[in-house]
Amino acid sequence: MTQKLVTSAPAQVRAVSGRPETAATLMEVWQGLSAAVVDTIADDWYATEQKYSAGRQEHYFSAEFLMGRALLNNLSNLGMVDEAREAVGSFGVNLSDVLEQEPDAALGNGGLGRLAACFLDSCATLDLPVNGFGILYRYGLFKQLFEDGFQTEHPDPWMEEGYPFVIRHEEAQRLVHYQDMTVRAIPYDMPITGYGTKNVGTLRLWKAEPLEEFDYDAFNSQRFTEAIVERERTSDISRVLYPNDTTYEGKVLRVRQQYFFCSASLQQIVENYVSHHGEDLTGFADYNAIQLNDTHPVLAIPELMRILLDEHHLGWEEAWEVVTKTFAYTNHTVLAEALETWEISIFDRLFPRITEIVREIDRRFRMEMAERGLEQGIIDYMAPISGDKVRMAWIACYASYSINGVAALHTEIIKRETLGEWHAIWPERFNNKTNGVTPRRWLRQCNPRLSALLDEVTGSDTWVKDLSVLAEHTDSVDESVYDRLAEIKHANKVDFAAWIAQREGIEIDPEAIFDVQIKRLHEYKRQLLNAIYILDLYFRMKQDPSLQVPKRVFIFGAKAAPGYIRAKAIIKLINAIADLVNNDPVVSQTIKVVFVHNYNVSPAEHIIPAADVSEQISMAGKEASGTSNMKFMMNGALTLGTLDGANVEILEAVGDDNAYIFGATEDELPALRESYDPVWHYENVPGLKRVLDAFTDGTLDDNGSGWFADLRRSLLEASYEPADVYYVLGDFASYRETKDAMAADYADTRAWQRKAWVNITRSGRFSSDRTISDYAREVWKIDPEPIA
Ligand code: 7GP
Repeated sequence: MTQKLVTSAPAQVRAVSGRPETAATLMEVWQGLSAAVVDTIADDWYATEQKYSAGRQEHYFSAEFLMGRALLNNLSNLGMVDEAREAVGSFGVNLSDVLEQEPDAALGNGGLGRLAACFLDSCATLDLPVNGFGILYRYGLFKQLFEDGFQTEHPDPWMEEGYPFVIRHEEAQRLVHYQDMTVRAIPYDMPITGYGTKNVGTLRLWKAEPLEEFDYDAFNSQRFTEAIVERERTSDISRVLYPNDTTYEGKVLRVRQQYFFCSASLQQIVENYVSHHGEDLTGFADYNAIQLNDTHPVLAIPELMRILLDEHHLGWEEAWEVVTKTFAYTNHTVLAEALETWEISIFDRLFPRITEIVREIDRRFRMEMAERGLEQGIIDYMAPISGDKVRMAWIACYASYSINGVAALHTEIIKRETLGEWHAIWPERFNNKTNGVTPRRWLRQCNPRLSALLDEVTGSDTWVKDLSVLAEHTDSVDESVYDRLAEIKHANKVDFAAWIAQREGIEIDPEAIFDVQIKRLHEYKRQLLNAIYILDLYFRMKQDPSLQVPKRVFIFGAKAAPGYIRAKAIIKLINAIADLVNNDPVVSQTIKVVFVHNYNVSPAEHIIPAADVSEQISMAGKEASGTSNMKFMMNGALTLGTLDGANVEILEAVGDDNAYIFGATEDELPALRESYDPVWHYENVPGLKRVLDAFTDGTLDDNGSGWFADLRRSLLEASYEPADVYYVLGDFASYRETKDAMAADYADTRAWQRKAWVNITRSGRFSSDRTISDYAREVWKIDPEPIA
């Protein structure tokens, strides 16, 4: 294998560019090199598909796959980085410049979509017979720019220049029928390489295309533009990713999208079953499990019923038996605003047969529950249809053999509250699968310096496939490792500072503490709490110029859903604070604030290896798991967090001395809230009044939007809505104290690096390989199937 890329890359670059490889643009080199990588895996990819299709398989249905860049990931999984460097070096190009050409495949919003991507990496690495199914969005998540500190959104036509890592399979297309149109679903397959294995998994993304290139009648009768419009209406289905995270927005087009990929995927899966196991579909669930990544793919439940009933003529009971052994459902949030419900009239309009099936599911559910003796009120609450709404989460709970949350605390909350009624009836369906992240992308590939140290300390690269081995080295390590760690972090920070200077035009000092909060902008995640701390620190420094403050850079990255004004106001606020701080000739010597625009997977790969502090400060009980917390931990940043989501388990893994925990806990909050008076905090907690008044007294400029006044009111005025829903002011004193103490601790480099080392070596539990092994064994019942 080793010389393959060196010979094939130049040929591919020539084919792509139509020029000698030495004259090709960097983008053409990226295209050619990527095609050369696909060339090297083609045989193994095909062999893997053949092998998986004959046995038991798991299908991961997700409306989002936040893949990020593919080339470096594939090169490093395949062990071809050096070879690629040599290949492009031979015609005078630098590999890292080539890698920077690649657009991020941002086919997801945030945690849920990135989790799906990490899962695929683990499935491939573990040789598990798993394929992903989703949508080939022409426009990924919007590009974010700041104009006067305000977020603006711009389209992201990520594959317009060509993208060698998806292969169109014309021959495998399906038709998807709606009441008002029939569309072609064309699969585009993305290879998913694993680390140190020949197996190559598949992410199948469906693209919607018109049945006919043109409506010829319309065309011939001179209604050319109408024909074009109709054609575009079809392509609309896979045109754009909805930019919401943990909120749901009801739009007919979104239901269409969901049905589109569910129907196309199920048709293929059923056909594959028939071709290998015959026409008797009663055995379908012996060979197929389908994981529903939240409720977005729940239409697969009635759609599989339809296929079994109408196309394979099973009876209702037989079909339901198959369906209820096939689906498993993962819940990703406790926030009520994320629970999808659709007007049943939308279903009527788009697919009356699916409506009929859902109504029958509803009728049988009501009967079954009445027989169980449930009260009518509870039955009405839990039924798939209530009033004129279809409740997707309830359909998922009723039809799934497994229901899981994504961290221990989250699973307890859904059992007790969000899905409490379901848990009361079917406790055995509930299980926890704490999230994980892939150590390939999030350590091996993004942090080569630390990676090399781990190879050295452990004596091999086995940790890349089994991160738990690092735990053997927590204590048994030569003290000099701490110095090495400090050097590595420093070098990463120097690189990062150069990247920031170039990308954001801000100079930052690698000697400062890099304190980072990167995640979607949401009130419950409390970026506002962090902002309030910074502004308070600014005032403390202004008030007492002799105050000794550790040097710090506060780094943010976050997109707000375009319609989420409060979240956009928080972005504007942080940018205004950044202006104030960074332009103060004295204060900016000690602290700086950087808001990285257009936060995405590839910026995260630059940011995380350089971080010292990982901000995980959601109100307890609201963050289902979090996954950036795990990436930071693996890269030696220390957590500053609440006891929320997976932070709880991180704390368990590292111990009290190696994480900084503050704030009210989930079980304390109900009582605290009863007597909670944010105005009292405003008046009595040192610093708060000064900060909140600065929102509106002219210290910070919101360009006349009134947004800062709104933020202030949202924290203080009960008449407005419950004041300070996310307990920002309530947790402030504890946050400030912990964060100050943490910054002071940084001065003792040796002690700090010891903590970092504990975090790194105890991160094994948070590898998605562990998560996926648990799903495979306990939920999917599949075994590894190596092709060689
Ligand atoms: C997120 C959760 O907010 C985060 O805590 C979790 O780590 C992640 O899923 C993966 O499980 N939820 C979403 O991204 C989301 O869109 C709405 O949830 C369905």
